[in-house]
Amino acid sequence: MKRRSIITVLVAAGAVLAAGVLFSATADAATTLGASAAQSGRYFGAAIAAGRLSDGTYTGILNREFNAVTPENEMKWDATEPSQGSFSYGNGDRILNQGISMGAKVRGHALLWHAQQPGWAQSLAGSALRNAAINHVTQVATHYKGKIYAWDVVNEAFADGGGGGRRDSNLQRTGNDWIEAAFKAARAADPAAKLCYNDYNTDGVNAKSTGVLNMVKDFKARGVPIDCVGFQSHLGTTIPGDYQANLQRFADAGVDVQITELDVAQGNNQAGIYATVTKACMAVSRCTGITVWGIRDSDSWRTGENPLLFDNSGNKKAAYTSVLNALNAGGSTTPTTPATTPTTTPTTPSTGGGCSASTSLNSWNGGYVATVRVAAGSAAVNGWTVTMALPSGSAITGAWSATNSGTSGTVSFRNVSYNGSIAAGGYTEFGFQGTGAGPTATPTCSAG
Ligand code: G2I
Repeated sequence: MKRRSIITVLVAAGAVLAAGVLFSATADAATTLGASAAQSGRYFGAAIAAGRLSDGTYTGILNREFNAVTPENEMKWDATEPSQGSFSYGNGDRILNQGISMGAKVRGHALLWHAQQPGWAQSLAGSALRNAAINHVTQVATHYKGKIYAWDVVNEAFADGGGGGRRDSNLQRTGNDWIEAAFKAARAADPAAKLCYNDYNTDGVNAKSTGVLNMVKDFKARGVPIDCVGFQSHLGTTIPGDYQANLQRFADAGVDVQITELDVAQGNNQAGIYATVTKACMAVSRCTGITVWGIRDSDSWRTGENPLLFDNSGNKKAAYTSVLNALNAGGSTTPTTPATTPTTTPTTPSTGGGCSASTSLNSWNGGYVATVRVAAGSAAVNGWTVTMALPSGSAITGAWSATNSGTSGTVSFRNVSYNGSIAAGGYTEFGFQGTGAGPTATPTCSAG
């Protein structure tokens, strides 16, 4: 070993001893993206397409550089369930097997999304869509059980613009609890996979990312399973100045963070922006890895923007070198988290405590979706019934997370098996869809 190397290694060892969590570069810097990321316990991945796996230049770079893969389109709803109840895993399995052959992590993308739905799902609504969506999550996560590092369970469910609220979609119209229903179903199907929420335009501190953060905090407070948030990072010629601070505030809320779809417009500072993203992830201990959304510029969905790390011929670009250097410069090491195990909610003994209910309404001309929150008072509730009067002409066409008695006039809803027990001060939600005008009268709740 050369003298300079010995000194560097000693300095690195000292840093590790001093801080316990630091990884420092040695003279033997790794020479590929995956190997250099692995030095700090991270992965460096690429979105790949089944249709390109026969291209030798493509697979040469893939096998050499990356230690994680994401299917660009092959595990989406339209690809995996082209007709209802009939599943098609050929191309998804090709991506999975490519990942396994590389010893790479496989990120699953994406179980539910408003886009790339099969036609049959696009034409469903209400409880038929909700049931189909949850069945889809269950079937696909079960097919890939034990093989997926992290699933994008829900993709792009928040709206752009200043409100920080949800995007309107057929899934959103089944009730605000569709996201948590999806996460619960995914956890039940594959307890070992990390479950992520994934979105774009959430790469700095803004109304949209704050909306997502609030959802994460709410899920954590109520025990809804969520392990990670994906930041797509489809960037132009600038990057938010609070990029790292934004990752950190999610990490502080108790989730891993991942850069999931990175690409950066060619512009004057492409290499600099790639370096900034990489350094930010390296500085946040719960940032577990980075995925670029394609390999060569010619593989990118952003035609003409040349946003990736390899040119059309497969040569390394300046951006490649800046990423590699940032990975080799080190940073905080990612904590090795044990495999996730499902948490079982203890059954709460009946104490005779009271409950209350409130309704939020998403209505349009001729129909509505109602989401009803059932809250326990100062004592736990074991079983509940909510009763409400519907306006004249209103009729229920479907309900979820509750069983309804009656469809018009005065109707009541009884808890189902998994949501009868509510801890003191806690709440659960159910929903229903109907035709006509939605309920405006305050519902009553009785416990027991
Ligand atoms: O739009 C960029 C990404 C935004 N975040 C979620 C990602 O899943 C999304 O990926 C892109 C794929 O890179 C594209 O390849 O999603 C697009 C669809 O929304 C994908 O485009 C589709 C084309 O629209 C289809 O015409 C084509 O058949 O790719 C399909 C397969 O090549």
